[in-house]
Amino acid sequence: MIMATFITALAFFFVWFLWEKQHRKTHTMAGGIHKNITLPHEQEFELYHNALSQCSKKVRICLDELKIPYKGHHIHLIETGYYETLSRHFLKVNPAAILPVLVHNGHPVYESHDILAYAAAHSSTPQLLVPESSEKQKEMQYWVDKASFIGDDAEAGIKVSAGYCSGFLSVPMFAAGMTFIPLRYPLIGLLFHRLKFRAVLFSLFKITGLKGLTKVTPIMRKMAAARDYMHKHLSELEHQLNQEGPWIMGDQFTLADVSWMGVLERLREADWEVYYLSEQQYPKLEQYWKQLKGRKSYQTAILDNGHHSIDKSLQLIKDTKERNPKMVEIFENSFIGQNL
Ligand SMILES: N[C@@H](CCC(=O)N[C@@H](CS)C(=O)NCC(=O)O)C(=O)O
Repeated sequence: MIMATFITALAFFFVWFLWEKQHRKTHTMAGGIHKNITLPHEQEFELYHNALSQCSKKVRICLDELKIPYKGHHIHLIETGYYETLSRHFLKVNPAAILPVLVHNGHPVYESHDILAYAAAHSSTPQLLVPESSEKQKEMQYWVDKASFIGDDAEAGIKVSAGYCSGFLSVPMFAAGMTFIPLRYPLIGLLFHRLKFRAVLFSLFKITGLKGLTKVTPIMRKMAAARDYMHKHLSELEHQLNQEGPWIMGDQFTLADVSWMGVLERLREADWEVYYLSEQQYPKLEQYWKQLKGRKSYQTAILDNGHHSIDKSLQLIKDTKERNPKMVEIFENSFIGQNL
């Protein structure tokens, strides 16, 4: 009897899984506008985004700086609740199952760095965030790319971009955040996520929690590599701010600063602010971070779009570190000298 019930349940699960898989097809999408897709929309600009997502933050900052009004659709990531990105309704918006997506007159624009360029080009005041000369634009793009996460593979680019490093430096925040998420939610990722590595990581974080994380050496190694490469990127930024300043491109606040605001905010949220953004280490950067936090767009795009999971995770990291000083030692000093 028990066996028969078990086999029936398994059969139901299998049929459900095949049915859902059929209706939740995922695949990569190229960056930029897709004019061949038209989505239901009410306003000229609409944004599918998430409170915690670094790439979404960048785009919100950009739209606010450009003064582009938009209708927002908040979509959950596993970090803020559940995989709404894998839901049927969101997969119609982006079959790649990732955020953010800007929708312009019904057509989706993918990849946050492409969205920034697209939004600036289609605003009535592009000169607000883009320098006039093509030489300066090229230089700005270098700094945008240095803060970007191009493609899906976080590991691929830690040597070239701070945007990839911040992904691995977010590990403590992700592990802390999973404490508040029921186990069945990350498991959905194992079934339907296009990027299995990410789904496996979040399921693992659910099991290890923040404290158990330090025992997972391969993850600690990746985080340590990202930590050390981040120093290289920040040193380069410090040098640039010293030469130019007060903004990356000198007097003009540009898309480069928009992109870096997202990276530095992630360092704050994942409790790396004291470690990286203190005056002793990088005096110009510390000053720069203060200026960024003083901008109106920091208030509107980041603070006004907060989510309780961000504050709860940060508090948990701080409390856990206070009770376990060894954890700070491991996060900040493990595998030193092995990474660069
Ligand atoms: N290269 C993409 C990366 C987008 C991306 O990975 N977004 C994350 C949030 S920052 C996401 O949607 N993750 C969902 C998931 O992996 O389940 C971009 O710049 O837009």
